[in-house]
Amino acid sequence: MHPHLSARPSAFTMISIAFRAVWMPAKCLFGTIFSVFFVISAHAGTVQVSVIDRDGKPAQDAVVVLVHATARNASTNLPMQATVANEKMQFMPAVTVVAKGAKVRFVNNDPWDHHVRGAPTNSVFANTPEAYAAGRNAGGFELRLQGKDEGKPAKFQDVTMSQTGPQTAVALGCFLHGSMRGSVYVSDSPWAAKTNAEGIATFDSVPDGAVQVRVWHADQLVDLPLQAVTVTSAPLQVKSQLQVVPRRRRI
Ligand SMILES: [Cu+2]
Repeated sequence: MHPHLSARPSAFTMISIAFRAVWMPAKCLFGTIFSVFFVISAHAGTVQVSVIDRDGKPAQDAVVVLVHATARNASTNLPMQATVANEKMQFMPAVTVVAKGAKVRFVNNDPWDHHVRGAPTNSVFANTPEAYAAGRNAGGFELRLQGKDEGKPAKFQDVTMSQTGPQTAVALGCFLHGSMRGSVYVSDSPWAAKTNAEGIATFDSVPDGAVQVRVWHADQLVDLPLQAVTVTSAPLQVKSQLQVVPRRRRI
């Protein structure tokens, strides 16, 4: 028997005491830091982007995309379903913004046939049969839609927008009517919207952090440079100017 030894606390007890002495306060501290961090990281701000054309007039139907540096996997509010109608020789609406993988329904409300084509294009928007042919293997599509018979439902076909690439503009055209132009903009980023009649797109609750602002317009053949901004809780205003004056739509 060694009383000397038995009087000493075991190694386990000592480790246990040391653990409690060091770990418990540390845990508390980490918890506090984590909570503070969480509160900070949960902050979000409003971003308003105004787009004007070369002449300084508000540019409607530009697509503004915020590519967030850290919050890339935020859930999206962009539609997973949308309808593009053929009406009086136009695509209605002219520009549709959807989430990647969305199903877009093309409906022919005209009494005559349309032969719709879609050509994905990331930088150059050239809505011609040749551009369509070049883009066909990258997720392009074409669909023939019979004219609507009076009193009968309009014909439609669905296309799933699952192109690769984070931001893809799909140029819409018609093989039968060369004047028909439209676009479907497919966005990986949850913050994508088209500008209103005042040329403005507004995003609420954008998480704080570094963001690149992308502005796309169907008539802007050369990609505009991305603008780097930092989102904070203070409202942020961003201005962008196209290098073109968009063609006016026939009414
Ligand atoms: Cu047509």
